[in-house]
Amino acid sequence: MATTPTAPPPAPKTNRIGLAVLDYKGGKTTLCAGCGHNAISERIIDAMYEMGVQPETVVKMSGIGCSSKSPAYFMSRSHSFNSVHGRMPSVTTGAVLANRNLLALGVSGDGDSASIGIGQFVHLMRRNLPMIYIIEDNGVYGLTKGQFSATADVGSTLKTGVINDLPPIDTCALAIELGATFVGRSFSGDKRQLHAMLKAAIAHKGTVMLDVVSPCVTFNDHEGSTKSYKYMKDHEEPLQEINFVPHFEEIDVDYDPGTTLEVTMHDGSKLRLHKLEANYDPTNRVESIRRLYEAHEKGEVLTGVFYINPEKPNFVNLLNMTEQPLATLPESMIRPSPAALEQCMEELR
Ligand SMILES: Cc1ncc(C[n+]2csc(CCOP(=O)(O)OP(=O)(O)O)c2C)c(N)n1
Ligand code: SF4
Ligand SMILES: [Mg+2]
Repeated sequence: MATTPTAPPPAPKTNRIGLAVLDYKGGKTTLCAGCGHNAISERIIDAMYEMGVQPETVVKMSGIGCSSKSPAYFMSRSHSFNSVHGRMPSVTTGAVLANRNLLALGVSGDGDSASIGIGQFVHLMRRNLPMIYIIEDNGVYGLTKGQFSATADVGSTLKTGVINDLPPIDTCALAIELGATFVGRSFSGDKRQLHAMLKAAIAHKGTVMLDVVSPCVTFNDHEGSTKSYKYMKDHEEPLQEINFVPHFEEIDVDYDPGTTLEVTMHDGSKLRLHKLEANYDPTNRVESIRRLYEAHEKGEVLTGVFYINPEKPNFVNLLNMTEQPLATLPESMIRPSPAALEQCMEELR
């Protein structure tokens, strides 16, 4: 019997470098179903795809924790280094200084960054190393069964009823104070906001620090937790509506000029912050910290881009690194000649 010819399946949609979204996928997640970290991985995939980032130019860095496992679940074609608990910042600094052409994306947890890794976090932020630093913030050590972390709010409870008496570290306020040049907070359940922030993060060429509240459904999603889906839905206060127009797209969005602030990113992309409130200026560092403190006092979780400064030189520029990455310089250029060494010794004598 003759069979009816079937039409070939439609070719997958591709981005401006000819890749399909599948090219940005990773391995199958082993995290709990419903974990906020999985939603963040999905947003990273979408943002990298839409920005047309070549996966092989990305280096995914992490420490230890459920959050730090998540780079295995996106962008399998990229480089990846799962380092030691709290040590992702120094390993990333090494990688970026060795190859300045890499786009470094660090994924950490609130425990990894605000507890064991706080010293490394602090020095990374001061340096304005070009990288995207994401804290997947659930207020607990998910991987080791849900102990409070240093971002847990005073008065929040564990499932067992234990109450947290210690004040939280606000990683955004800290990052702004120390020198990071793109600082924001989002929520893993806020698809639109997180997506726009990640795309702008890719265009920025300094330290981007994004604290993303990411509920741990297994240990911290109950009544009494301030990092649960319900708490975030009830207390999230977005500062702006965020719209991002990459440099390769035509500008076709129009906001009322009186209520919009446009920031030009390093590559010419435009970050448009449509103010929900009058007078919020994300280039004003002092005001951004004041707003974060004020939100804490009101029990609100402020989200959005708090601070941005595309002008400040980053660590690679500060060190005056060669245009060609150290990793690809020939030995003849990185090894001083015997004559140069001799001259150096002579000067020290
Ligand atoms: C040096 C060291 N100390 C302690 C641990 C145990 N440990 C593993 S993950 C973790 C906390 C992870 O919490 P967080 O970074 O918030 O990630 P989450 O699992 O919540 O995503 C701890 C304490 C370790 N692996 N190494
Ligand atoms: S334990 Fe919590 S943080 Fe870890 S995978 Fe499960 S839900 Fe996510
Ligand atoms: Mg955590």
